[in-house]
Amino acid sequence: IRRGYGGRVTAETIPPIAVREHTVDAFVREFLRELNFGQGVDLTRASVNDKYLAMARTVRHYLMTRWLSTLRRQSELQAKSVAYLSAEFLLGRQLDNALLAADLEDIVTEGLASLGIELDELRQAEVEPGLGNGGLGRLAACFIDSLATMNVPCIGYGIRYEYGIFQQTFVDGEQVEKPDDWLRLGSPWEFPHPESAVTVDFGGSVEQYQDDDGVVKRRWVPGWSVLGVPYNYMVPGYESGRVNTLRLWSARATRAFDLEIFNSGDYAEAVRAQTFAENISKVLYPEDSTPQGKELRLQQQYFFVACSIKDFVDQVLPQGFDLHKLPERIVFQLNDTHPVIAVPELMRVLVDEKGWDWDDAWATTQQCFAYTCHTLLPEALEVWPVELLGRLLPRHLEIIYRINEEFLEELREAYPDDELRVRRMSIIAEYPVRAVRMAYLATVAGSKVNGVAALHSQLLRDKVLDDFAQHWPEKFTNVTNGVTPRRFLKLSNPGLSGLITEAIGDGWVTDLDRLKGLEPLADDAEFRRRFREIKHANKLRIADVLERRDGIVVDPETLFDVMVKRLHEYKRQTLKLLHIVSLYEQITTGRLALADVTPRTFAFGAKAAPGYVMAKQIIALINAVGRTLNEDTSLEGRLRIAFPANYNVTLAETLIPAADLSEQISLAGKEASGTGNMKFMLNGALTIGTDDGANVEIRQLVGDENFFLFGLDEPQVAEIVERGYQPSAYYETNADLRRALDLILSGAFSGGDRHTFEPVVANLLHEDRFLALADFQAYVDAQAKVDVAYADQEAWTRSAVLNVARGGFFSSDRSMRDYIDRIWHTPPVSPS
Ligand code: CR6
Repeated sequence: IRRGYGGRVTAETIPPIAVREHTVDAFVREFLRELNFGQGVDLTRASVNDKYLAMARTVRHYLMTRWLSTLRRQSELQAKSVAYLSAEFLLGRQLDNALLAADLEDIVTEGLASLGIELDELRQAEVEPGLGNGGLGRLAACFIDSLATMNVPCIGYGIRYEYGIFQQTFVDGEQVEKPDDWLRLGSPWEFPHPESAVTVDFGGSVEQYQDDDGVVKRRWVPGWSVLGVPYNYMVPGYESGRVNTLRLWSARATRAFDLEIFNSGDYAEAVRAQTFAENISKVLYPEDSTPQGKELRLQQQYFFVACSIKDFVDQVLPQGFDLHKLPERIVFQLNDTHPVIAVPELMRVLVDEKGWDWDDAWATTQQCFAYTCHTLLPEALEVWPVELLGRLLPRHLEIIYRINEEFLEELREAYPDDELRVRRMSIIAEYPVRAVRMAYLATVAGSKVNGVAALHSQLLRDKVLDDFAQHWPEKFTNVTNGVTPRRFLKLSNPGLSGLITEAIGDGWVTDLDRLKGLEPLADDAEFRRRFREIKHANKLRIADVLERRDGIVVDPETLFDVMVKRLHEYKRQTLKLLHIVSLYEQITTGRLALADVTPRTFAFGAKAAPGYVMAKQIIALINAVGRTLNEDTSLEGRLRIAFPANYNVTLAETLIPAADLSEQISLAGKEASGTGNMKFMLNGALTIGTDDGANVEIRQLVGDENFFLFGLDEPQVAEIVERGYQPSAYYETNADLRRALDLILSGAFSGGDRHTFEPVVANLLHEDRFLALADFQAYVDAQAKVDVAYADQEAWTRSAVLNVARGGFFSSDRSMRDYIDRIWHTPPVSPS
């Protein structure tokens, strides 16, 4: 039997696992015990935070039996696991998900009420762990939820950032970032295991030596090292009885490091060393899709994958395990290129530490990895300068060179007369600086490479990785993204999920295809009335939240037109804004009668990467237009903009269920998938969108008549760009567009100052990398169709119901099934 976290145990000495009693009385007893003995306070003196922490710990007790027996069973069966390697896990609040998994909500509500405490007040005390930027991090969180629910063994491996994604505030309409000190009030959901810390090396050099048989070998002589301390989180399945583990690593200084400096008598220097080490897991890099190539980021990447591989090999696998069988026990899924340094790390472990020969190690390594690509933007494909990589990880650089050498040899054999192709495919780029292309390394090493939506996977094969797809057609596959129906429908939209369950039973929560059963009800007037009533109640709910959270007033009787996602030019928030400004311009100049305007609330939520100047200017512009419209009484409140600061998972959970219209308007060929689009669909919003990412599949499933498609498609975009795109031509020929842009330039939204937003307009007029002007008219026309459709509330609701009914495909359970069938081959395992 193996060594578990927390000491040596054998099968015989494992005591039976304690079971918690599922009653109000038992809960109250446990809760008070946690409050008194855990928090050390009496109920009469307890703060909200005391009560929240005590309650959270009590709730987690109820999942403990399942967690411990899952782990026990796992080591008995030695079943194959997925190790999901991801630099980001954007978990969102944990309490509701834990209550759902433990089936405790009623008991806790009643138990707390008997003590005069409102569950809802404690709910609000939870600070969400924002350990991700956006879609990619949230996707990882949805995937591990699904695997636990489907009884598939999985460990999530990532980084316990001390500061997550920054807190966004607005000062005079401009984004100002504040550190996200999410651990400040304690973190009841994590289990630190400092005793199981592992050492991670960096720097130094590589030396040649002779082994016992006189064979000349190379090995790493590191320059410095840090400790990785694991923090475990429960990942409870819904009704599965299984609780998987998420293991996030935190960096600490090693003792050796400290002691050396202490001995030299320099206390201040020793403390500095401590800080230096801990910096590695200090903060999440806030760039979404545009990595900055910072040295600390490479340190983070290597830090967490080195910890994770060591953990799996030394702690999870039984002692003496034959690593040749590693592919039978694990598949490391690389979530984008961030963890790709794991490939040379496993090679180093096998060759340098275990003494395997190269070919043997490479054959095994290739079977252990698979790679998911999440982008089409060339600037998002990570490359690490050889100079930097060689300084930080000299042995890994050598290993990468050798992998590349053999790969190029293979290519030269396959394409003897095509040296150009060979150079194009090299893992090492020569220009502008010599650098390692991490996506190429992942593609060469992985057993499979997948994109995240059908169109995206197609474009990967045809454009981004075309040479590789020609060389290894069978390596490439698609798995369309999904979202967990537990968090994003059942928990976030209790009204709608209640109605669905009433209509078709509750099987949909784990089998989302059953939503199909709602289709006939789209034609049922009474069902539609109730569906509308729920949407309205959700609008009242978000109106209340926005007023209390942000002091924003919205009118629940209006059409809720929502665009929430990171601020990025390719996503085209400016296109949405031009539509709004154009409407406003037409109204104020009398060309559009107020009575003909569909009352709308335009809701935005978006963080900009702190160094992304244009994105920040666009945020300022949205706020400026918002202030002008919201203060202009002549609009009679018909058009309002609501832009709450700090959009996050928690806000998404109340905002999305209130939406009528989902804005998915990226330039075709740029959004790999999108996942917000799926959440909106499942909550009964209609989509206005381009033929991009998963929108393509959404439209196919829901039907053209229930989707507002507009704009250029990807081949058209490619053609226009090829011909030489001239945005100013659209300005000159489209009067509405010109007036809207001129209005911004006139200073109408900047107190008469013509300079404030000039850079945004100038960029659109002279560059417009993402063809917003080219798609303007098509977008405005599609919005006119939205107005017409919305005027017929019965028909609109019918479409909304059909969106829900046909959205089952977008469950992350389905994504997981696809990964299992096409890539992982990890069967489910019963938890007991
Ligand atoms: N930014 C894609 O842009 C996709 C998610 C998850 C993204 C987005 O379209 O839905 O991944 N890509 O697959 C990256 O982060 C590199 C994202 O979230």
